[in-house]
Amino acid sequence: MSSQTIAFHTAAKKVAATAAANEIWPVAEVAALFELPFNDLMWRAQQVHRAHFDANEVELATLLSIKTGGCPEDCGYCPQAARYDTGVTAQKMMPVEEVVAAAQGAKDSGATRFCMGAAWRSPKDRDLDAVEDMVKAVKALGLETCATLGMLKEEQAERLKTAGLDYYNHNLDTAPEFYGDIITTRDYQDRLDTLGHVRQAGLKVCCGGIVGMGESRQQRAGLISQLANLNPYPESVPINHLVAVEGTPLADQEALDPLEFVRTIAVARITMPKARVRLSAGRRQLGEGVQTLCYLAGANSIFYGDKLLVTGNPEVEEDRALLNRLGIRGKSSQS
Ligand code: SAM
Ligand code: DTB
Ligand code: SF4
Repeated sequence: MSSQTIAFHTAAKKVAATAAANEIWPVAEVAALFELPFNDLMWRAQQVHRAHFDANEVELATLLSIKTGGCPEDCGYCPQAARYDTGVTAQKMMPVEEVVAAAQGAKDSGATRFCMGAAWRSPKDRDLDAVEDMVKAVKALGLETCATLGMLKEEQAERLKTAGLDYYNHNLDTAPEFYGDIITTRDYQDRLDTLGHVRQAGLKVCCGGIVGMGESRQQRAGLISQLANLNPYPESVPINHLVAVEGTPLADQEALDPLEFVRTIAVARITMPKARVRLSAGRRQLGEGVQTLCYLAGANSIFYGDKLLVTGNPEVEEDRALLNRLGIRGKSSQS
């Protein structure tokens, strides 16, 4: 081993030991990971990944939009915000039977987790009656359940837990200092409060963000630092690549260097070793080569199904073919 490699090992161990002792990841330490030579970063991420997971297994999670469009919020990336002219029309909540049929289809295709999303700022208590029925029915199929319904009060989180919900998704989206450039109708603390209510209710947390919105590398490090410092850190971390949708304020956002997306996955893996790091929105745009690098970087979950909420996702057959070529198996419901 060269003296340069030994120095790198020592520095890397020191960073890991400090983080483990304090369970905190200062932005500077996360930013230092981003700065590593690409191959060194991949090597670190793979070591962490293999220490905690089967590196050739990926979780397949299917998304369904149970209430599409007409959202009052102003999230600058979102095709479902009523104020942007994106061609998405507001729809009523989907009937429970249709949700169950979609969940059964997802299960038949090999998914083990089913995530129901609604374009709400926050659910009304009466909306939750229907969501509770959906959660119970989807869980009865033997799928893990996840919901993303906007901000939650503690009693609402408790209701969902009682109905059998396993995970609640609520993203921090970006670093605190960039957040105000993207969303003004709710603040960062609102998001942290919801995450607190979700934890308090005993639900597992699914929380991540979006990259490629024009943030700096330092701000990407800021997002990962926020996520990794949640105590405990989320069980599930969706890393979305911006899907630039016509009509949204971010429609013309310049594309991010794809390797920077791969780096973000690797840094999430290193700082949140036991989390399911999900390669989320934007896979279609990233293409197979970059997705493969993301698997190497420690991604071990994907959204699986032809559609995300309203935008496209790779076809199931394409995903199966790529995973086969890579020798990656879908996680079974027992593992
Ligand atoms: N309305 C709820 C909320 O905002 O919490 C739940 C659904 S919302 C669509 C869930 C997440 O999807 C957002 O927090 C964001 O991270 C992600 N998302 C939405 N539009 C996206 C886009 N165009 N590209 C990438 N990610 C997106
Ligand atoms: C998450 O982090 N990404 C998903 C899910 N959680 C709800 C949503 C992605 C949405 C992409 C754009 C769309 O289709 O609406
Ligand atoms: Fe509404 Fe969620 Fe879209 Fe924001 S991300 S506009 S809260 S649906």
